[in-house]
Order: sequence, then C-alpha cells, then structure tokens
Amino acid sequence: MSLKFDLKNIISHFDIEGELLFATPFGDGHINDTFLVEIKDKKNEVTKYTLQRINTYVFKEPDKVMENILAITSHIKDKLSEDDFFTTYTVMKSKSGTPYYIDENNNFWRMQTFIDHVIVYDHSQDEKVVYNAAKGFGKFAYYLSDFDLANLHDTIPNFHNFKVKYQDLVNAFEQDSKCRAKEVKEQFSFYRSFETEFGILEQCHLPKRVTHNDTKLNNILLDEKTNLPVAVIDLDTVMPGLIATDFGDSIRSISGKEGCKSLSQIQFSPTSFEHYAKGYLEQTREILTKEEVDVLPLGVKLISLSLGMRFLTDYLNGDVYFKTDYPQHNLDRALSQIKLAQEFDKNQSTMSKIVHQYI
Ligand code: GN1
Ligand code: MG
Repeated sequence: MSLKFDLKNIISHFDIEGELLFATPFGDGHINDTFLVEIKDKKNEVTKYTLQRINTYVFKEPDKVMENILAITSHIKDKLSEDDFFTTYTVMKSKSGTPYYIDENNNFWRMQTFIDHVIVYDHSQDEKVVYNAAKGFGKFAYYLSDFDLANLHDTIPNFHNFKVKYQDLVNAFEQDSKCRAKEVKEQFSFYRSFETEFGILEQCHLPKRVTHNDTKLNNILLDEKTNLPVAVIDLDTVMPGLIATDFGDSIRSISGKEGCKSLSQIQFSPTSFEHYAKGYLEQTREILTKEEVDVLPLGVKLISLSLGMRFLTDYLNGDVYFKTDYPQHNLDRALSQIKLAQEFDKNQSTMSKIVHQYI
C-alpha cells in the first residue's frame, strides 16, 4: 500500500525536523492505513512516529476526530502523576499548524509519537495480559470520567446504536445488491431473533460517559517486560457512549479470534472473564453506578451481536466498509461473532455473578 503514496513528501508537510529513514505499513486495522516512520535528527537521534491516512468514508469529519483526540490526550496528560506508568501519545502539527495534513488528492493524514518498548496482543487469555489490559482500559475510563461530554464530537453517529445496526442489516438483506442474501438466511434469522433486545440499554438509565468504543485487546499497549498497561491507542472513536459496550468489546476480543474458522475454538472462558472484570472494576468501581455494573454482561452480548451484524451487513453490501483479505472474509467474521454471541447469551448469569464479586 505504501507504493500508492509519496510518503516522503507527505511527511515533509509535518513540523518535524530531520531525515526520513524509513516508512513502512504497520498494524492490521480494518479502517485506516497506518505506517511506522523513523526520522533521524541533527544529533543523529532517531524518533519513531505513526503516520496514518484516515478513512474518510468511515470518518466523514476527520478534523472533528482530531479535535476530540487533542482534547482527550491533553486531559489525560493533565492527570498523569510523575511516576505514572500510564501515558498517551502526542499529535504532531503540520507546518501550517493544523493537527493533520490534507494532500492534493484530498487524503487526510496525521502523525503522532510512537510509544515504544511495548507489546500488543490481538487475542490472549493469559491472566497477566488480560488483567493488565483491563487495568489500562479501566484507567482510561477513570481519567476521562470528569471530562465534559459537551466538548466531544459524535464522529460516527449511532456507532453503537444496536437498533440502527439491526436496521442497517435488514436494509442490506432486503436490497441484496450483491445477490448474497440467499447465502446468509440462517445468520439473518439469528439476528432477527434478538430484535427485541437491541433497545434494552436505552431503558436502563445509564449515564453517558467518554468511551473509547473500540476497546479490543490490540488497542492497549502493554510494557514489553512487565506487561503493565502503558497506553490506550486508536482514539478515533472516542465519543460519548456507554461503559457496558467498552467493557463488552474487550471481552469479545479476548474470547475469540475474529474470523476464526474453527468455531469450536471460540468459547466463553469464565476465568479470563474474571481476570478482566477484576482489573477493570478495580480501576472504575469508584465511578460506576449500580445500573452500569448490572448491565456489563449485557454489554458483552450486545456488542458482539452488533459487530457481527456490521460484518454481515458489509458482506451483503459488497465489502465497502471493512478491509477484507478474501471474498468471504466479512462472512467468516460474522460467523465467529455469532458463535461468540451464543456463548455470551448462555453465560449471562455466570458473568453477572463474577462482576458482582468485584464491586
Ligand atoms: C474496526 O480499524 P479497527 O480495526 O481499529 C472498527 C471497530 C471494530 C473492529 C473489529 C471505526 O476497528 O468498530 O470493532 O474493526 N472501527 C470502525 O476488529 O468501524
Ligand atoms: Mg479502531
């Protein structure tokens, strides 16, 4: 993908002194294009940065995404004590002073400092990894709990509105623009059977908070030696939202590899769930209301139902939203989410018992 862009020229528009050593594709995000960049300054010191091209099909107002990121990273920095292990990144300015650069083809680029000596996991049920990831996401929620929501843009409206995601699926199924509906009748019926549950959280008197909205395991950086949580990354979807979906999205991601074809490997693990619940609630129990704690298991189930519906909708629409590696990729992703949702549905009361042990 790097061949498509003149990265040297793009980087030269940012207010960073030095010689570009290299820029290479990095990570496996489904939405943006990400590059790792190394720059050597006059003193021969090498600094790493992340360069990203924002997907403007998904993020229609990327300048607002950047306003959100600047506001929340600055809020977190103000909270950090000197010996805090936790940190956040710094957004680099362009030479004209904006926190982004728009190239001649209207591509929207941003650069930020790269946090090094860390490890990320796509999927893990290791106790230390899960517990520390939970502590990190919990700390993120805790530090942002006094951030004024009025200062945050809703950058993807209805991102975790399950009724809307269900309606999107119904529309895609009925329109059937790629003639794929006949292949997914069973999966469509599966989601239809949950129709009455998609509005449940709206009736639970839950406070809106600053939420991350994409709390999968590989969005937390853990120290490469100690595994302690260092930073939460991928702040594009930070918006007003519900704690239950942030908690749920992490459980979803530790519980099964996305798109995994051997569905028997996708199973709810009460042990991993407990490690995550313990770490998360240790950091957040002071701020959470009783209602928020009560719906954490529901959040786990609903977010995996929602993500599966989004994958299936994209499959029906011809794979226009998520990047795919092969034609059935979104379908395989949806199938793995269905298996996860079934597991989470079966284990609601187990989750509830565990959660209430830690408050
Ligand atoms: C997308 O791009 P990435 O991988 O950070 C998606 C999330 C999904 C996730 C599933 C803006 O995130 O909602 O949970 O894929 N982000 C957006 O892996 O749609
Ligand atoms: Mg993301």
